[in-house]
Amino acid sequence: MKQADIGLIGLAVMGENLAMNMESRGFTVAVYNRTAEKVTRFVEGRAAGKHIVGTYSLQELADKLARPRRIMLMVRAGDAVDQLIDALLPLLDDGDVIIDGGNSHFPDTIRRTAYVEQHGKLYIGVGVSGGEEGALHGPSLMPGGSPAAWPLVQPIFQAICARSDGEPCCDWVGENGAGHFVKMVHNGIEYGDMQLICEAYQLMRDGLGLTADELHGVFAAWNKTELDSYLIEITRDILARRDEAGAPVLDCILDTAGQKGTGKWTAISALDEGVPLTLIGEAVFARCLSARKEERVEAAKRFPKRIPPFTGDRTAFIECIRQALYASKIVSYAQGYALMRNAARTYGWNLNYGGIALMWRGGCIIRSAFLGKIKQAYEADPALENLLLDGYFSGTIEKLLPAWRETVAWAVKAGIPTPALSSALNYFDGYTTERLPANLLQAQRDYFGAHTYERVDRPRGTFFHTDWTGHGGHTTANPYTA
Ligand code: NBP
Repeated sequence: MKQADIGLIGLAVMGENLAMNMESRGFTVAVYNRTAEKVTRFVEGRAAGKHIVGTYSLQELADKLARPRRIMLMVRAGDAVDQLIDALLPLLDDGDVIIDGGNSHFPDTIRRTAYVEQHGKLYIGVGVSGGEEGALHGPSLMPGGSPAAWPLVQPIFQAICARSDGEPCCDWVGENGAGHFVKMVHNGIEYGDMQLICEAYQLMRDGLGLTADELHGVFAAWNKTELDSYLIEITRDILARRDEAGAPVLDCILDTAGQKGTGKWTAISALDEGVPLTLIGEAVFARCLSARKEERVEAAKRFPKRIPPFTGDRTAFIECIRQALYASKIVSYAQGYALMRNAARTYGWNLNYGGIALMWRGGCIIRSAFLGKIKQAYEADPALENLLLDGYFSGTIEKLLPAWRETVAWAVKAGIPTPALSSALNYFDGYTTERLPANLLQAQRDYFGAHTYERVDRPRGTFFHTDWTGHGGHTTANPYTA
């Protein structure tokens, strides 16, 4: 057999499926896994008769690859990636490429790119989205790292990825950690989208008393509107699923959410950048609150809920909830894109925002028709500061606003939690308020810590202090923002 086009390390669900996908596109793949039996099981099982070569040491893997070598790691993020890089470097030639396809944290990818480049090799950190189905049939791929590596992996990545309107859902994102950063924001947005759907579900279930069958019908109808997306589609299907006894499976699932950390990383990154990412932050905290089941059960006994029976027009109110969801989703993406813009400045990445929307348009968990509108907005104005200022989105929000306010106000009165829907509305109201109460906040800071303030009637950047107590003097703190 000819030398393999690419090596793949890590034969769990993602690695196996990516190897099968690459082979189906005409590439020969050499595979390696720490636990050797998994290599044998794979090459003698699913991969039997395919152009997939099993190897049992990293040296054997390196020997089986065409030059320059391309080796992709699909292993657990963290120490395993560093260990494999150190084990591979002595076996490789200058110009060979190590690719990390796991969910690595972007600061690790920044560090590893520099480290591998110091050793004369090239590095790529690629975000892979779409779960096991995506890996097998066409994921969304977000590669970043050493720019010289991109032409070496482009033919393989753009052959195996998903496509949207004929375009590959994979393009070069930027240097060092840019690909993994964009994948992290994708996951944060995924948290937000899921939380919004969950809040709409709870409003209709607990507020309007809809059954699983009725909810199935609502989500089926919503999927034919601007909300058309993979997550609405699977929600529709989940609501239709019955167990052996004929009961909705969803009603038997415990209401405690898990998380693997990418939403938390996104929120931390937003705090580091000073970017309000309120909706995703609330989505992460909503999962944390859900996990405190026993505490909630006790608190619910102490503060029993009395949700008033809904007496209005149910059909009209379901439409209000849909519009509130759509408006909040626009805010969530506006916040996520604002985070990417700021991080791009911090890390020196030249991100193509329309291209990112295209990469997310197919293959990944947040794929939706809506991303086409975001692509158009950034194509029309690549320097757009906030998605809410785009003509299409500002016009849309204006139309959605009355229903959004009505939904949140009703939820607040009924005592049904809507952290994402309401925080999105609060962000919108804050973002569109010319005069916020931060004048008082600055006065308070100046009162207790001589932190100074700027004045409305003086040029920006000139700082003033008032001796509020009469015995504070004129010495001030330095006016910096952390
Ligand atoms: P896992 O995240 O469960 O990783 C299992 C693989 O890592 C196995 O091949 C295992 O080898 C290998 N491994 C470990 Br654990 N420690 C190792 C070490 N020290 N040295 C070498 N190999 C080691 O599998 P996965 O779900 O397929 O995910 C792979 C990567 O893709 C992860 O980073 C994950 O976050 C990311 N990802 C997953 C999904 C998804 O939907 N599952 C989606 C997108 C991205 P062994 O067989 O010897 O234990």
